[in-house]
Amino acid sequence: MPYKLFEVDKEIPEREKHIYVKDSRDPSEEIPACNSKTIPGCMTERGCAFAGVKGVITGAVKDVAHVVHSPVGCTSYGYGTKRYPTTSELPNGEKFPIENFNLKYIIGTDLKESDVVFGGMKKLRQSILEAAKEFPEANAIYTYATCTTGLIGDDIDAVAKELTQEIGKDVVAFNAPGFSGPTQSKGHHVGNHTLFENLVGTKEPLETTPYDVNLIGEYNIDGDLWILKPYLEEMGIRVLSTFTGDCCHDEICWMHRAKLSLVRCQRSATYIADLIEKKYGVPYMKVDFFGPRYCAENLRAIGKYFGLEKEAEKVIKNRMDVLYPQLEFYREKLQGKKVYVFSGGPKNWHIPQPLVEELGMEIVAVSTMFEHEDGYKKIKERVGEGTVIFDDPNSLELEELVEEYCPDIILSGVKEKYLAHKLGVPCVLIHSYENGPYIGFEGFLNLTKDIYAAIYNPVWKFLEFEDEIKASEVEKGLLDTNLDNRVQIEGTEVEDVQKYNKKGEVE
Ligand code: CFM
Repeated sequence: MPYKLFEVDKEIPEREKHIYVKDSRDPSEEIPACNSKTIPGCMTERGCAFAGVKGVITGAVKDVAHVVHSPVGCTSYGYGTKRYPTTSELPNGEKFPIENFNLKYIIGTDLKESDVVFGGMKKLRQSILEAAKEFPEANAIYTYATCTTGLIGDDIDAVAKELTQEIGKDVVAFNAPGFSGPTQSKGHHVGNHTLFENLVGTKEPLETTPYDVNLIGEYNIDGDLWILKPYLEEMGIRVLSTFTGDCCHDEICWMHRAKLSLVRCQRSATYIADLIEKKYGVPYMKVDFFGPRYCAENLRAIGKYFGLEKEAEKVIKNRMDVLYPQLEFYREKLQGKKVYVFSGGPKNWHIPQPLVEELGMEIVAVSTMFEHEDGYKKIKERVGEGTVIFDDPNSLELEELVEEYCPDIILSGVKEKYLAHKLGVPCVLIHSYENGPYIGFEGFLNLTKDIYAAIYNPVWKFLEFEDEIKASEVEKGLLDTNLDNRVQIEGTEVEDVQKYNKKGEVE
């Protein structure tokens, strides 16, 4: 019986097909139903299509001004971006005058009711012109449709086209209103196509070399890119463009000149690698740099492509020699600990296997917000028998999962972190990280240290959940189980001790 219906889903039995328990005897097509609309009645953890384009794809570009065409809510939501820091360096050797510009500023059209009734295009025009005036250093302006402006039908493409002429800089319109797809994944898709159609091929790089690559789907989360780039550079490979971590508007414009594209996040960015290959003949290679084994294998593959095998081996050896002695301590501490992994998609197939292989941990469950069939197949390949693989979990399922499978740690995002803590389970953020970066050899050690610190944090000893108190006190013979609201510890009767249920509520 490979599919599972949680107790809490009795009223929504449609959830069953989204929750698959790995059985290696099943054909590989057997995976959870995915990439469809959230079932009504579920409190989903997903994001919207606008989040997919602005929050993931374009928000990392360091020298553009972002104008969100929306009531103020979506604009402020768009401001709370991922942690993708940037340097000030521009490809021409100059410096962008505002540090981390991409994290510091967002511009909105602040739509009001009357704009919804009479149309918001005038306001969008004004806001873009104001943004151009306020931030003359910005090398382009990106503007976004949202649910409201999508519904009233404002033609943001027309405004962008007109203002590109007027301002003399690229103004690019992204048409991914929040509701336009089941998840943020729709926004990734729109973002890729919009950037490809409007920008790629419109500029030429200052110079090219035979070893130029595009690093696609690498957003520099907490500095991931700054771990990977030196590996490639030490091998003699030059990153011509990143898509889009720490990148400039111009880098996207000349992606067609690379010799090879490396696709890091294969959910959010394979689209553009595909488009570039079809139109400009630049081949692409899918890469995985999470965990030492995958990292080494993929660096070898890149080395082989460019005839830089020896250089790749050197990079790998240098890092492995430092990493492995340090991992020993943690392996001993983390052996056998149970893990539940919940990310957007790809990190669910990147992260579990290295935890098993390098640290001896056990993966009890993985779930994703928006993964598609190809990703679920990879997840299924990389987890062990009996692992629960589920799509778009709702909050109640998360609670039931924790009670049934008792993970020692949850690796997830900030929305789940405090729920996990309320349930008494340590949690490490794997979207934006705790003390990242988490990619590459050094990053794997950072992740390991954060997992260790979370599990062995002394705070967990102070939990006062009823079950735990009873279990441990009964074990020690200290608790008279006949006393109901009283707990007797070491012979002293303590009155009116508050009782807590599993969720930490006072009963
Ligand atoms: Fe790609 Fe990403 Fe991810 Fe993603 Fe994301 Fe992310 Fe993620 Mo959070 S781009 S799909 S939309 S690897 S923000 S850095 S961690 S859900 S698995």
